[in-house]
Amino acid sequence: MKRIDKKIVALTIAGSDPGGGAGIQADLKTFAALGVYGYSAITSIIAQNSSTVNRVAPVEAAMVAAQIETLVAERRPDAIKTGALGTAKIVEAVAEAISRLDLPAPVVDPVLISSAGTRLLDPAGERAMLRRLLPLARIVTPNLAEAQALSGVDGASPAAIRAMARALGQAGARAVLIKGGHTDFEAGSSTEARAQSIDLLYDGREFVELRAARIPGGGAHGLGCALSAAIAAYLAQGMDLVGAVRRAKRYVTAALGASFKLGRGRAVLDHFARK
Ligand code: PXL
Repeated sequence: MKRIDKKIVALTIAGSDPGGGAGIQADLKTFAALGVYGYSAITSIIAQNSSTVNRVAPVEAAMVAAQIETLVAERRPDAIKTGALGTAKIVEAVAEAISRLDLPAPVVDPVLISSAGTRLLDPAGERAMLRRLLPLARIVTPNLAEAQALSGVDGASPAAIRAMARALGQAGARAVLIKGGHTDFEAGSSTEARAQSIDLLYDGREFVELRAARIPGGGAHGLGCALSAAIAAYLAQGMDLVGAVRRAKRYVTAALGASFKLGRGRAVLDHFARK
């Protein structure tokens, strides 16, 4: 087990998954696995397990801001990630707190809909994310459906995905990572393309394709949470963005390779698989 570096702190601002697979709980496990101390501000309490979301209760926006302020009064985090934010008011409170307290540019995981199909951010929240949070983001990490929804660009061809990345860059994100794990392949795509999970990273100038062997089994609950938390952990350690994204992808690939089922739902990650 990696010892925690007491000098490095990452903050997650996200929803609670009492099942431990996604959200705050997944983020804290990821931070711990990578040796970073974790701060957490909870945005919504979600009654869910790996297959079902039963009930969502957003926390009052002022209470989200108060959690962030209270933590920052003690220690400024070295990196931040945001996950499920719930409502437009919470998105605005988080963006306002990050600006006012002059906090590090966040890794924004624009969680819109849970894998179980429940909305984790309302439509007004989507607009607030585009207007208020993306302009602050160090990087935004949508899956294909989130990239389509936020950019307004349809399709799933390589050209369409690049257009989505450019649009999110124009919305203000300094970098964009569009995750390939959910890709529905078009008829005729090569076996080689299907055998890989290809993420597209755009830094406002260049595109970098990040390839990993696709792990069969339909992914896992909380994969995106672990990826964005790992990017934040590596940024907290001082790594450059492309290095942080590459290392984070390696981390989640190992966690997914060791994933397992708790019940009838989706697999959960072994956040501590790596060493
Ligand atoms: O993986 C997206 C996600 C993020 N945050 C929370 C979640 C989920 C998916 O279920 O529950 C709290």
